[in-house]
Amino acid sequence: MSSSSSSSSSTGPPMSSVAVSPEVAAALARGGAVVALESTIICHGMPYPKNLQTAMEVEAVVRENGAVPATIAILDGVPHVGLSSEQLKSLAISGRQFQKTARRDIAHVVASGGNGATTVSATMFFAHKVGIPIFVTGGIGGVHRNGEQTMDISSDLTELGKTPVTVISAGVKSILDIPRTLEYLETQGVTVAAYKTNEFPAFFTEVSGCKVPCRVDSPEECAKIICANKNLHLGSGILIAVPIPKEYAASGNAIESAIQKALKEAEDKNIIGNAITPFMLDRVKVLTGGSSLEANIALVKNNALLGAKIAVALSDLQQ
Ligand code: PSU
Ligand code: MN
Repeated sequence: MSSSSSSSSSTGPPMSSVAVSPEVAAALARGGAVVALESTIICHGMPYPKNLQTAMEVEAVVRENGAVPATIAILDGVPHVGLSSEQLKSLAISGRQFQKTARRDIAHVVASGGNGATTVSATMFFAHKVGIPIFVTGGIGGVHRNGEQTMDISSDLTELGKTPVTVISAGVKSILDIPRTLEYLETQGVTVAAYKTNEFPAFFTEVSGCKVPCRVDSPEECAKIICANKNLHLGSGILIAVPIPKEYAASGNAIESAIQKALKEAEDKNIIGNAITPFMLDRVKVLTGGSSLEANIALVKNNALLGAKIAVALSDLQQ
């Protein structure tokens, strides 16, 4: 496992350091199972106190399944990998005061000593930097509907193209253009696998109408793919899409009508750029009477369960 918690080059200024928690550092040093977790979902994806409760439950699920959780965020300009419970609490309470931080925002948040909630792209970047190969989240960003005109394509997809981290998600939300998202992932050379299904899941539902190029049926199978990627130095990421547990799957029609309504509102209010995803997530939640929040929490925990098992299987394979 490569990487270091802080380093400096022989020429030029020293690289800014990353604070790795003692627990995460110890697990990485012994080649143990570690699961990275993002913080945008906490600060911008859910309201307090549900966000704190969920973040703590997700960390607990990771631990119960034999891995060490490493939530990633930028605190006072310092990227942190692995947060204490006090840090997690203050992050959850601060919510939107933490800047949504994708790859493009990292340097500015660090340079200005700011607080940043890392998206999938920024979380992958830091996970890889410290040597964590597995990262669990709810849903990743993608090509937005109408993206062929706006060119609004999440940097999550380009990050997956160039950073060898495996992301476990429930697919992408149908607030996005799922077929184009899959096309873009193919262009970026990302391995896309669905767990125990042949269909790419659409976050709230198991169905998207899109087939995946690869199906996996066990954590061990996922670990073998990750090893092959690593041994060949492919350099690109892997997306493992896990369908939402059946008992939480929403009616596709109800979600779709909420999405249509929210898209129209976003257009009327001229909401664009990195504000569109949080706006859509919030409006869909309100328009579905809060049921989408419960489903969201359930699927993140389900993803954490599988992510921890994959991390353990990978650690075993590499011992
Ligand atoms: N999709 C969700 N929940 C989320 C996000 C996406 O269902 O919380 C967040 C993730 O942090 C993701 C980011 O990386 O939104 C993508 O934002 P954008 O579309 O602006 O790239
Ligand atoms: Mn965007």
